[in-house]
Amino acid sequence: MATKHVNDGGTVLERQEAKLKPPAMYQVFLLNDDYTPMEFVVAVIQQYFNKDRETATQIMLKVHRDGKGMCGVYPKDIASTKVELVLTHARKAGHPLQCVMEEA
Ligand code: TYC
Repeated sequence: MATKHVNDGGTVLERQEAKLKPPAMYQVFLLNDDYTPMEFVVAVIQQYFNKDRETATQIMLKVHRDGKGMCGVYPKDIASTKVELVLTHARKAGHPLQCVMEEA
């Protein structure tokens, strides 16, 4: 709600109060498949999700074992851009790697 305040000089000021919700956040996941090389997945996680090599390797192995693993949490437009960039990179390299987002 915007409430109006009048200051000493008679100027009307509007103040925005406690109305703006924080943006919805989205988790970005990689999904397992039988064909994408492990090394390619590790490089993707490092490049697109800003993880060091050790963290990227742990995430890749979790995806490999459990079928799915979380790479990061971002506002909607950033999550969506990451999904598209990863899919484009994987397809150009000829790999079936899948990347999806879910509201956190
Ligand atoms: N399962 C793949 C293999 O054995 C490796 C892999 C890991 C693929 C994670 C996709 O998101 C993935 N080569």
